Amino acid sequence: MKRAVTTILAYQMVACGVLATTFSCNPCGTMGAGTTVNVTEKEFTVTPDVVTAAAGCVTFHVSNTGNDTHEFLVIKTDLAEDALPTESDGSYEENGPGTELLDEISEIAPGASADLTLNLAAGKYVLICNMVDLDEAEVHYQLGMHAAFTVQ
Ligand SMILES: [Cu+2]
Repeated sequence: MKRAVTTILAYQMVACGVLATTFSCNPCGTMGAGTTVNVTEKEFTVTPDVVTAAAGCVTFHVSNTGNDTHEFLVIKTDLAEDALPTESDGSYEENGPGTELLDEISEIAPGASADLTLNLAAGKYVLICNMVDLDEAEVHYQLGMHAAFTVQ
């Protein structure tokens, strides 16, 4: 019985993330608008307009004002923003020790913006871009594209 409940919750989290860019996040939609956090990404910073939010539905409105394509990942972790586990190339190791990757916007083109709505529990989070540009040998996380975020 307990297992079935867990499965349903996991499904809702996935559905929420997949649909977030084009439809309202269903579990969040029924609970009200929640908080909107405006995030600016460029080379090589991730800058939310607020660094805390109330627990519940949080919509990250992410604008890429730079010249490169960027990503946006929401990671639940108690680790410092610049101390996440990494792959050999220096990029963040997804779901590596001490971290849980909740969801992401995989690509945001220069000049574009995208939304990601998540139902966030109280705790500490890190927002990053995990883009690796092999042509230019740029690992965006290592170049500073990370920010701490707290839900309370
Ligand atoms: Cu980036």
